[in-house]
Parts: sequence; structure tokens; C-alpha cells
Amino acid sequence: MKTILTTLNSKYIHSNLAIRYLSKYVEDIKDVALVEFTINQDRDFITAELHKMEADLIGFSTYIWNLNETLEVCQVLKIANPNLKILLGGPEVTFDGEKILKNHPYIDFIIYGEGEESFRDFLSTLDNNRDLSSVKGLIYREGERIIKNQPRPLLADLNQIPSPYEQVGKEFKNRIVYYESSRGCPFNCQFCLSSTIRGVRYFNIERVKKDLSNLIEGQVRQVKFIDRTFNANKRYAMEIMQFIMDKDPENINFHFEVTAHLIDYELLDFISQAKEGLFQFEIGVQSTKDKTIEAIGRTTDLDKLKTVVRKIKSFGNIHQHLDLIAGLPYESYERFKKSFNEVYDLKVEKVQLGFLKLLKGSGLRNNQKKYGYKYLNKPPYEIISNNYISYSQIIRLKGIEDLVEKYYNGGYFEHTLEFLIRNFYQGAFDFYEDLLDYWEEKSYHKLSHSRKNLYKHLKDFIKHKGYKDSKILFNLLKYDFLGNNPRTNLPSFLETRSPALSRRTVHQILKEEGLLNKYLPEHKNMATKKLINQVQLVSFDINILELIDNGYNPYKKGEETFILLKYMDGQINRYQTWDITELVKELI
Ligand code: B12
Ligand code: SF4
Repeated sequence: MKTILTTLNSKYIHSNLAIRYLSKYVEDIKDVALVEFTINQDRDFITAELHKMEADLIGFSTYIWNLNETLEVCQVLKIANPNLKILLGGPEVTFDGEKILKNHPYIDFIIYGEGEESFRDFLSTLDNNRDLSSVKGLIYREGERIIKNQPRPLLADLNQIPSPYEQVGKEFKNRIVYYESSRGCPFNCQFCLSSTIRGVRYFNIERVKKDLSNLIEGQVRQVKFIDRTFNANKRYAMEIMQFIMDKDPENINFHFEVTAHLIDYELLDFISQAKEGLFQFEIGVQSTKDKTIEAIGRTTDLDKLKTVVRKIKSFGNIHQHLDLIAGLPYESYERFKKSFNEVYDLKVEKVQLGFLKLLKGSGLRNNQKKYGYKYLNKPPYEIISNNYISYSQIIRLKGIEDLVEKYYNGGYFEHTLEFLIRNFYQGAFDFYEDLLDYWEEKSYHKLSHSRKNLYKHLKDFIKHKGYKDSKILFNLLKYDFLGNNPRTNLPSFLETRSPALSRRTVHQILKEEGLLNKYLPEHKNMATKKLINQVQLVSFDINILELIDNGYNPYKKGEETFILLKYMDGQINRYQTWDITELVKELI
């Protein structure tokens, strides 16, 4: 029986871990072919590729991002070849598998819950023509009837699953690999599926180290640990991180979902030593309202979270990403504004504003009536409204989310935004609301925008608002552009009054031994022609560095300055700057 395992990933850069585990777990009894697609590929193409493989059984791994597309593909495959057996597994079919079989006659089998042992049992039962009623975790048809077998207990020892990363060729080069060092979560958040499985199980640490070595050698771009709370076991987490730090790999980073209030001083001290950009942390805040946090089954110590996040920020080596969810119980639009401002004020590298999805199997979906949830019962099950927030308000938050993604995340407008928010608004949320009104008035929300255009639109917004400190703002915008867009010419709309230095003058200054010794010792022997691509020498109408150092106080704007800016290629710190006004004035 020729068997294929497949899935539709959300993007090409992603890969699916489940089908890799499943095929490894049965490799001694069956050769299973693996093939992956993405939801962006043409449905006809996917169907044709699978059909050409002439399989007897195809298993699909289903998630919220691919269920609809997967079902379409399955339907065509079955019409084309009625003898083909189709099996579905994964979180999207785990909680209502019987209904899915009932509504989609072209699906033959569903395996619900953890898949490895059930899949193995299922294959050997089919191959030996045994009775399917003994296969725990299986849902199948018997004539018109749909039979749901007993659930299967979780694997007692995860190490029974052979590692899919024992040999890593170049198949993951420059891609994202999802990696699991533990399964399960100690917490019980009511919007999340991880709360449906009890207990946390761990893979053997030596196996994890071996896999990580292989992935590093395979030149993976990012290893995303899918462990639900990576720091649930501090010692285990530290041993993994220490291993990575000792390996000191280049051009790869490791992403972890961590619970910030569990990070203690020992762990803080430890991570402070990591190389810049090696680790990334994703931290779920979700809301800062106590009643909401309680209703969703979380136990966040918000003060501790803030202290930890600020401390990590001060190290300047770890990219932090904070999550908020709009549409949670008891959180109105006005109250969400407070959650947003509190999170925004932590000034991490990325703020992600998500919208609640009522996932099948989640506590909030089961309690939807209590909170008056309205949503469309189709993936992604995103809420439309609840007792506390209206659809119009959700739409407005989506507009804000889009602007935060464009203007805040990535840090390309850092100083301009900081000046604007500190001097003209009550908080970040008010600024984004104001920008959103302008954005929609101009219909910019209907278009896509290059980064350069985003600078242009922000400049126009500043002009439109008529802020009295527009000179400062235009200089900050120029500074933001130059620092964050290496080797790109300054667009003419960002030029300020103070004249650009001529190329000849810049060359002459960059030859100065004193300057090279003081600021660019590592570039001392580099030809000026080359050095000019690594640095910028720019004039500003104001004393830009002093203004920033003085908390963006417009009264501290000072006089014209010349700034030397060096590009760093860092993920967090992109550039370094020095005020070299005196030196320049001596020379010109
Ligand atoms: C990786 C991942 C992603 C990746 C996608 C990767 C890809 N391949 O394209 C990214 C980051 C893009 C992503 C995005 C989102 N994700 Co996500 N994501 C995950 C994550 C962290 C890991 C999935 C995984 O590989 N798990 C490890 C494998 C081994 O476990 P498993 O998937 O459960 O598989 C087991 C069984 O389900 C079963 N099984 C699975 N497939 C099959 C197939 C067969 C044939 C069989 C027999 C068995 C079987 O056996 C497996 C082994 O035991 C999970 C959380 C988690 N830790 O599982 C969330 C999770 C899948 N995501 C979730 C959600 C909600 C989202 C988002 C909607 C979040 C958002 N933005 O609001 C988005 C949607 C993206 C979109 N484009 O629409 C939910 C999904 C619920 C669902 N019903 O699918 C999860 C479970 C997290 C949660 N909060 O509860 N996600
Ligand atoms: S949201 Fe995070 S902490 Fe909460 S149950 Fe899910 S994985 Fe665990």
C-alpha cells in the first residue's frame, strides 16, 4: 500500500514537523513518502502532483491555516481516484472528527489527538486486514455509520519517536525549522489548544543537542522551538541555551516562547551573556487587565513581567516579541487601549496585536455564550464581536495593528515615533488612532507601500498635523532613515536644511587618522572607497544625539551637528553614531 504524508504549510519558508515524526515512527514497517505544499499554491497543481504519485493512502496534516484548502484538494483526489484512501490528522480534526467525516464523504479516516502511535497501529492494522475497531484514536466509517474509537493515551516516553533531524542535508538551508524539545504546557489558557493536554513531557537532552548540531550544520536560518513554555523547566532550558552558546553558530537564530514572570535573576544573568541576535523571545502578555487574565485562566505577575522585559531590553542582545490579544473577555476597546499602551511602553522590538480565534477544543469556545461571542464557524474562527467589543471597534483595532506592524515593528521609525508620542499624545494608542484616521482618509489602507513610501507618508502626516516642532521631526525622520537603511541614498523628500557634505569632503574626513583611531579602529586599513559604504557622515539642523539623550525634549534641540554613523549588521543594533561636529568644523 503506497502511502504519502502531506500538508499545506502556511508559507514556503515553513515546514511541517508532524509528518516528519509520523513517517519516522513507522519507518521500520513502512516507507512513507513526504511531500509538502503551501496554501498559496494553486489547488490544481497540488492535486495533480499528489495524483501523479499514485498512492493508495494519503494522510493530510490539518491546521487552522489549511483545513479549507485541504478539503478541496481531497475532494478532487477522491473524484479522480475513488480507490484512494484519505486520512486526516492534526488539531483541526481532533475535536470534531465525527462531524468532519459526516459532512465530507470523500474522507475515509481521521486520527485524533497525538498521532504517532495511532498512525502506526492504523497502518499495521490496515496492512494485515485486521479489524479497525481496536485502533485507539481512530474515527472511521462502517457502511453509513461513523465509528469513533477510544482515545489513545499519550506516549509515555517521547524518545520512542526517532528524531527527524538525525541527518540534515541542505533541505532546510535558509528555512525555518520547527523544533520540539518538550511537549505540553503547564498552563491552562482558555484560548489555547495546549491547555487541552495535561503535563509536560521532555525529549532526552542529549538527543536535543545532537539535533541542534545537525540543524546548525544544515545552515537552517531559524530554529523555532515550539515548546509551549520553553522555560517551564529552568535547568533543562539553560542546558539547551548553554549548548547553543558554546557552539556559537553564525547566521542562525533560535526562537523560544517563554513565560517572562518565571525568569529569575539567575536566568537573566545567564542570558545577558548570549551573543546579539542568537536568541529571540516571544512573550505572551495578552492583556493587562486582571479580570481578563483571570477569565482566560492565566496567572501573570505583570509587574514582574515588566521588570524582566525591561532588564532583557537593557542587555541589547535578545530580540523580544510581545503578544496581545484583542477580543478577550471583559476587555472593552477603551480598556484594550490601556493594555496596548502598557505593552508598547516596554519598547521591545516587536509588538504583535492578535485577534482572538475561538479554536475548536478551547475553553473560550466552549464558554462562548457566557461572553456573548459572535464568530464565523470556519477557519480561522476569528471573533466578530462579544459583550465588550463591537465589530466596528475590532475593525479599528485591525487598522491600528496594520500601522503598528508597518511603523513600529522593525524599528525603522523609532526616534520619530518616540518624539511624536512623547510630545503630542497621551499614549501610543492615541497616536496610532490619529495616524489611522489620516491613513484611511487618504485611502492608504487600500494600497501596499514600500518602506520608502512609509517615510514619505509619515512626513506628509507630520506636515498635515502642523506640529510646531516639525523641523525636529524632519531631522529625526532623516536620522531614522539613514540609520535603518544601509547603503541607500537619502530620498530628496527627507533632505533637511543643513547641506549634505560633498563626496570629496566625506572622503577627506574618512582619511583622518584621528577619526579612524577613535571611532573606526576595525576599519583602519580599509580603503576609503569601501569604508564609505559602511558609514554615513551627515549633517543635521539640530543636535540630534543630545535631543534623544534628553528624552526627546524639544527645548534641548541644540544647534547644527555632524554625525558619523556606522552600520552594524546586527539584528537589534543596526547602527552606532558619534557627534563629530568639532572635527568636521576644523576640516572644512
Ligand atoms: C508551527 C506553528 C505555526 C506556524 C505554521 C507552520 C506551518 N507548517 O505552516 C505559524 C507560525 C505560521 C503558525 C501560525 C498560526 N498558528 Co500556529 N502553531 C504552530 C505550533 C507552534 C507548532 C505546530 C507543530 O508542528 N506541532 C508539533 C506537532 C508534532 O504537533 P501537532 O501539530 O499537534 O501534530 C500531532 C497531532 O496533531 C497529529 N497529527 C498532525 N498532523 C497529522 C497528520 C496525520 C495524517 C496524522 C495521522 C496525525 C497528525 O500527530 C502529530 C504528532 O503527535 C502549534 C502549537 C504546538 N506546539 O503544536 C501552533 C498552532 C498549531 N497554531 C495555532 C494557531 C491558532 C495559529 C494562528 C491562527 C495564530 C494567529 N496568528 O492567531 C496562525 C495561523 C497562520 C495562518 N497563516 O493563518 C493553533 C492551531 C489550532 C488549529 N486548530 O490548527 C496551535 C495549536 C497553537 C494554539 N494556540 O493552540 N503556527
Ligand atoms: S497560551 Fe501559552 S502558556 Fe497558555 S496554555 Fe497556551 S502554550 Fe501554554
